[in-house]
Amino acid sequence: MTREADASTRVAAKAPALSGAAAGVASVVLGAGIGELIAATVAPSASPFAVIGGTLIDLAPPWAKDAAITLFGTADKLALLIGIAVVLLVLAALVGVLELRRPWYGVVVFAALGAGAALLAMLRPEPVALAWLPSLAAGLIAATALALLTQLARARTVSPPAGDDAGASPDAEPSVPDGPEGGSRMPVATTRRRFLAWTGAAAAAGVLAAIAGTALQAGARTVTAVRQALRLPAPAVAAPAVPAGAQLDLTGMTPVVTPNASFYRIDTALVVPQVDPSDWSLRIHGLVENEVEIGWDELLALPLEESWTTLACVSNPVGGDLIGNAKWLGYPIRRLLERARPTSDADMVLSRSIDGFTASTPLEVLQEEGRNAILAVGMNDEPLPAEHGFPVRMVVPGLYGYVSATKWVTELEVTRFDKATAYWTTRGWSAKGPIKLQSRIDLPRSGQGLSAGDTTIAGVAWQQHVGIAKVEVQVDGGPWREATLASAISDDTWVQWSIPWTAERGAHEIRCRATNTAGELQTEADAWPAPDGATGWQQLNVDVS
Ligand SMILES: Nc1nc2c(c(=O)[nH]1)N[C@H]1C(S)=C(S)[C@@H](COP(=O)(O)O)O[C@H]1N2
Ligand SMILES: [Mo]
Repeated sequence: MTREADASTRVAAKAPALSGAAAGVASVVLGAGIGELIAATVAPSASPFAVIGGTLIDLAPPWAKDAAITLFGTADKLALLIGIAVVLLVLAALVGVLELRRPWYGVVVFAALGAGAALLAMLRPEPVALAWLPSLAAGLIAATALALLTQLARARTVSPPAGDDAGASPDAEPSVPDGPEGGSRMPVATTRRRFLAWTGAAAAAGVLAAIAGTALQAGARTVTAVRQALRLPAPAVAAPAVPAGAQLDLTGMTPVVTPNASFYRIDTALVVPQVDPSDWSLRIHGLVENEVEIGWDELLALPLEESWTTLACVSNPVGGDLIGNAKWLGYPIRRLLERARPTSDADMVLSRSIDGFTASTPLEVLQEEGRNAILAVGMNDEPLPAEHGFPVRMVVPGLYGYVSATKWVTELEVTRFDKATAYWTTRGWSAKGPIKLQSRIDLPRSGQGLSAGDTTIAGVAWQQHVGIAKVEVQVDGGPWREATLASAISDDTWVQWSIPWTAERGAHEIRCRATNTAGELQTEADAWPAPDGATGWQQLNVDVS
């Protein structure tokens, strides 16, 4: 250690830890804010937060995903971002104190963190050319700011010149900070104010940059505009109309067709991929005799078909709401597979998204004549919303989303289950995921106050591609009574059910169970979502007053 550094270390030791912490936090806010702003303009998917969050999501053990969804539902991504921010700020405070005590140590830590995040950015799937830039810039800016701010903090602890600061009039000092350099000969109050002013300015600039970055999101703006201008072709085969009576006319009842805006969203993409249809193409390769590549215009020129399919997430707990029903517009995958001609040893299609997510779907399911397994471009008479896979996703009736419903899909690799493994399978979930028979009580709503008298118990039941034959309801352990099934749109969708109930004052326990068209009763055995879907009978407790 040089004599100068030694001296400054001794002096620094007198500075309060709080200024170090403040310097650390302000530096990181400045660096991260500018990093987000740079990302918004050059590489939205490479924002430092997106990179760290995306890496954490991919590294997270399977139980963590489950816990996150249980705790935060579809707000799990926001919760993760807040978590990262909190950890980062605590770390920043500690590093700031370190820098104050040991000059350059903290600076090196920040620079290294930035370089590390830049490296992670380049290791993400499909990194863009400048993926490394936002994180590296964030790290270097934070490091520089930390060096300057701690220098200021140290300066204020240097013994004041003759006399003390009592004589200095605070009002006489310039209110605009004049730079972090020098200052060691100024009165303590002055240097203190300069430190506070610069620290505050750094933090404020960081927050402004982050806000500007969010507002900018260049990539998102263009793709949103393209999507809004898009008119999908009319279907060659239209979906049947929703039968009269499919929707129960009861206040508060779940809509039988889920509006796009309230459709559940589950994916590993912290930043919604922005895919311009004119850049989109799908490649079918692997165990095929004829590799196929199809572009957006070519896909839209094909005879598109509409179909109703209820999508369900394997992570949906009994009674949960990670399920939705929509009218999809798309092209049958089996026709594209006919062009590609899979070889006889193939048994799986590994679909891949632009963001690296993969799903393993049995080849024979995709080839089935009677199954509407499609490459979807439309959802409820609109182009797919960005967060539901724009411009193209897969939809396969009867399979959980994680093994079939790849959004932003760009590749179908024809392969074998014993040769390739999909995203969630490497994290402990089953390679195959047929949807299990389930039923849910929607009315009365849990926690809703109910007054004694005649009311209706109602809900939904589903086992896509098998169909529901019967739903039964039990109150307070009494006899199972058969509910009335509403008309089903098809066996690929959920169906609503209802049963009258004369509610008496007091606490009650309602259960429901379904039977499918094959005559199988929904199992009572409780199972967790992992590894292949929850089972059990939902039990709803209501208080009648
Ligand atoms: N690219 C991509 N596609 C994906 C996923 C994902 O993480 N990434 N998640 C899957 C899962 S687990 C489900 S349940 C469905 C959910 O589709 P939705 O968000 O449109 O409801 O998308 C599937 N497709
Ligand atoms: Mo899912």
